[in-house]
Amino acid sequence: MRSQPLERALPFFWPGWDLSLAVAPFSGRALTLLRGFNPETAEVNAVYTLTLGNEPKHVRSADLNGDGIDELVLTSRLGNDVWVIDYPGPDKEPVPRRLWSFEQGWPRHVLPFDIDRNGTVDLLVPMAVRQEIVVLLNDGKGHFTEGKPIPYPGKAGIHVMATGQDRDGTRYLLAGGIHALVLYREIKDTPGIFENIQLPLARWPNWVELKDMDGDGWVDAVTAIQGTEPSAVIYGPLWETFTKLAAGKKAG
Ligand SMILES: [Ca+2]
Ligand SMILES: [Ca+2]
Ligand SMILES: [Ca+2]
Repeated sequence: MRSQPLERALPFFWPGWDLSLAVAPFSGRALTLLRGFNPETAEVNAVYTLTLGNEPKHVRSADLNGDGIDELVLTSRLGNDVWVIDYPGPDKEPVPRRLWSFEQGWPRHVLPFDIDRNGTVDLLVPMAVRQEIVVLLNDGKGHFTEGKPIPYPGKAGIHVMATGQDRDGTRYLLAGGIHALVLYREIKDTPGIFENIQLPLARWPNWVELKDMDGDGWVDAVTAIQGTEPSAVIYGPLWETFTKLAAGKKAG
């Protein structure tokens, strides 16, 4: 059995909580927070079971309100809400709250990313049944307004997404859905404006990550494609590599 990266636990640090883990379930409605996780003994100080949405998924952490403490943000499968879990203080139980509700579209993930480069952590929300990535702009205090969405050129429905940056500061998004992997590159001196290249796939990616795997300063794309071997690395510079791969697919 191949490991399932999507069910990985997210480590986070809250004052008085020490190292803790947010564990999304395989299926079911409960997100588990393991407080004070000791990696050597696997013992914890407390376990909190939080019920939210259908199947809480893809937890990420970021300081949304600028108080120096990360919040946890996540989506839930087949739901229209983006959830946040605030630091409750050292002695209280955390309580999830809705940060944003869409009328439709099923937000698949939520990715912290300063899209307009103004120093506040905004949220990118790729949608499961829409051809776009919704942009939620943060005023710096954790209050959000909807910005201009980023179009997704593939067939409707984004399953996986990641963000990354090259050594020269160029920022990328990588989104994948049915039969496609789409690389976005931010156009120089225009924060939040991206060009994209679509790479056709026979199947669809289960998981993507943008990370410099070989340490050469160029971000690389790590993908796990449904039904194939564990994972593949597409090495950077990514724009050039994707351009070649996409041309090869057309020719072949
Ligand atoms: Ca915070
Ligand atoms: Ca921002
Ligand atoms: Ca690299």
